[in-house]
Amino acid sequence: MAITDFERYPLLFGPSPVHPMTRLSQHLGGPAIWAKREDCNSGLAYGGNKTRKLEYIVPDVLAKGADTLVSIGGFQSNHTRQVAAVAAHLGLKAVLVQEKWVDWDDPVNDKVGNILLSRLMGAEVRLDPHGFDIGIRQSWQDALAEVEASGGTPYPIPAGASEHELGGLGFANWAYEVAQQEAELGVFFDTILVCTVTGSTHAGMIAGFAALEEAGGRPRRVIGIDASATLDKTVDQVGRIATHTASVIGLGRDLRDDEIEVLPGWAGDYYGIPVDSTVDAMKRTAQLEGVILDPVYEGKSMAGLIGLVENGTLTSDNTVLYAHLGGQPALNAYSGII
Ligand code: 5PA
Repeated sequence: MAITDFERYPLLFGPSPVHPMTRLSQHLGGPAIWAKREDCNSGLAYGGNKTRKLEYIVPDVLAKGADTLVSIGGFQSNHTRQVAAVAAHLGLKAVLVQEKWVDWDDPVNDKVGNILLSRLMGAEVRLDPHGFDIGIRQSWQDALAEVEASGGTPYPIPAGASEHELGGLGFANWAYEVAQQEAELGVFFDTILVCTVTGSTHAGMIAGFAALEEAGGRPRRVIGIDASATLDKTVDQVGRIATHTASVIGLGRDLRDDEIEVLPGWAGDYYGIPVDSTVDAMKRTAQLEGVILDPVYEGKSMAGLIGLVENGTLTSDNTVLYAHLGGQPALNAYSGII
């Protein structure tokens, strides 16, 4: 099978925009930096990377005749907000387990931003005291069982839609979309930089770019910047999902170890807690480009990009594509950092 053999239910506007970040590139004085904007990829509740992943999952939801999407994330999960939007769009119900993934004492943390939007879209939001973990959770399995016991037909979507057999496809296809846009723009991105937590965004890219290279494309480096602060689990999950996705899109070879690159150093000590480099990256990107990043994910991956330019890893020989995966609604729960 190839990526084009999988059914895709349209949720995006079309290919997400790609544009140069000229002032940021000049300021850093290294590579030419461009951005591809998943933060404005859809008209459904501000979109984001999960909306793209869900395009490949919705056909299975419809085929199984489910009436309730059941998913999980932190209080300020972008993923669950996108699940709520897709449920509303399809006329389905959504049950969202929202765990206390971040020990952040902003008093409106469980009221504004993403969680407010999910409630507005009619999702049933269940607050849960458990802390951060990207794995399969009992609270989520309990919610699935409850929907079933009350006569509903639940459809399970794990954290970040990552541990789902179709979870890597959205970003495998993203690689093909990039290649198409490169041809149109007359540019080649030798380095892709992406934020990694539950893993299927980065893993899908690894599989997709490997397949493109196998078909004769130029090699490139896909760098994941860890924002989980539980690096071993994230590396393991990225490797597993990349291997699975590569096999279902017909890569026809094993992935090499050097294709799975998740860099630590910018997550801080805890998932969801911004550190100095996060806030610095958010301010520089906002003030030089008018581009808004959040403190949980994209602020950390941009800090990684800046760090890799400043330490000489990325130079004027490189052309870098920064994947902007969304996440801005969470900013409302972090007003104290600015
Ligand atoms: C998220 C994830 P992956 O989980 O696919 O690695 O993506 C990381 C990521 N950027 C990057 C943004 C804006 C994200 O929202 N968010 C999760 C959520 O619950 O929102 C899955 C953790």
